[in-house]
Amino acid sequence: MSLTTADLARPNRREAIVRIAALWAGVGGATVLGSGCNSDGNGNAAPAAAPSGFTPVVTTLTSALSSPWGMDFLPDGRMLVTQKGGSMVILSADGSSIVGNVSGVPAVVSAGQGGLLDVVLDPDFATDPWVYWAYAEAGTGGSGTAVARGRLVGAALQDVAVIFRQAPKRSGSSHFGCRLVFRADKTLFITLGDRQADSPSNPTADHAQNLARTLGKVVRIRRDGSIPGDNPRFAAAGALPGIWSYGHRNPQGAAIHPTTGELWLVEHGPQGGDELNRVLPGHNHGWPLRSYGCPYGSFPGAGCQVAGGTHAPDYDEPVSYWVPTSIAPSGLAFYSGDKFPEWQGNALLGALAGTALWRVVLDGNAEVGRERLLADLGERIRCVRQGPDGWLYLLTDSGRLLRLTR
Ligand SMILES: [Ca+2]
Repeated sequence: MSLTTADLARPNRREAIVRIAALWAGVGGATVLGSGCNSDGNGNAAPAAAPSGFTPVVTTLTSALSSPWGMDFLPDGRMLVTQKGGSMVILSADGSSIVGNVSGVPAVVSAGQGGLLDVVLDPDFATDPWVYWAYAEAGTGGSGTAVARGRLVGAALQDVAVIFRQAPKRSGSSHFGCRLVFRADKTLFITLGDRQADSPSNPTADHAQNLARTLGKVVRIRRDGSIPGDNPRFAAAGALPGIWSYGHRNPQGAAIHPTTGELWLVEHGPQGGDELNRVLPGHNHGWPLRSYGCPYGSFPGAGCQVAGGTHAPDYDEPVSYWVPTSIAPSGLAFYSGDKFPEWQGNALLGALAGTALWRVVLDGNAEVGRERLLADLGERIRCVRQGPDGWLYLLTDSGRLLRLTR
């Protein structure tokens, strides 16, 4: 193929290339095609980004964690880290050791993808030390994502209260989401998975498309759990007032864009079709009625994409997506520090199955290229945060806290 970067950046042209590439992959019996448009080695739809021009230095600060999931930075530089099994710990400011085991965390259902998930400090933590965390909670019907908060006094959570519960709870241990992100107005975004209620083999509007339940949604609440009056309003009967956006599958990374203030997230596709999304109030992201991914076990190729893959004009197109092989994205940060000027404004997301850190270069809200980093580590990267010092901090499923410097 003779293609220019401009060709590759055009969605229609790009999609055609993906389809051709997928067909070739099928004919050749390979699962991944490495051609001009797939220089990242994952059969991806995006053009390669200009190389960073440097190789970040990776330092393991500790490997003593157990399935760490989320983290935030305390005002004194220490770090608050959740572990999927149900514990929350405080790390020393240099990240080298666990200096506190936090008490007062309610019981979590730790199974499969469920457990203790994200954690975030209140925007006013310095004056009133509220901490918010997401977890899988047991209840009638099985389990579901919940969000609680408590005041962190020493290493104890006090005044603990549940401020949100996903509904309905379901059996199974997949697709809980869940990231917590504060908006500039101090309202809280909660990214919620579909609890695998939706199937790409039999797409219905019963769950992630159903506004009367909070499966496959982003919800926005106030810090006390009440619903902001300026959330989007939906005409559908029974629509819940907390919903911000819908048609999501399993969003496990989220961040606020540093210049627009808008919410972005990453979500898992089924077999392929992982997405980076810009999330606007009231918008529908298509799952499970559209996906660039395929039902599990499908023969690789564009022919198996759910309803042809293309989201527009009925649903919001992802900013970027990964086909035909899932990278399993988790964790998202926009780089806004002064330590990596080459990455200014880039979206950085972790990959679990894809064992890498992905850098997505944007022009406004559009992708212009992407690069796979840290592939040689072989780590499932769960959480991506920019530290107050401007360096990047990553949590891995193997129990490590990594710092990227240069
Ligand atoms: Ca979508």
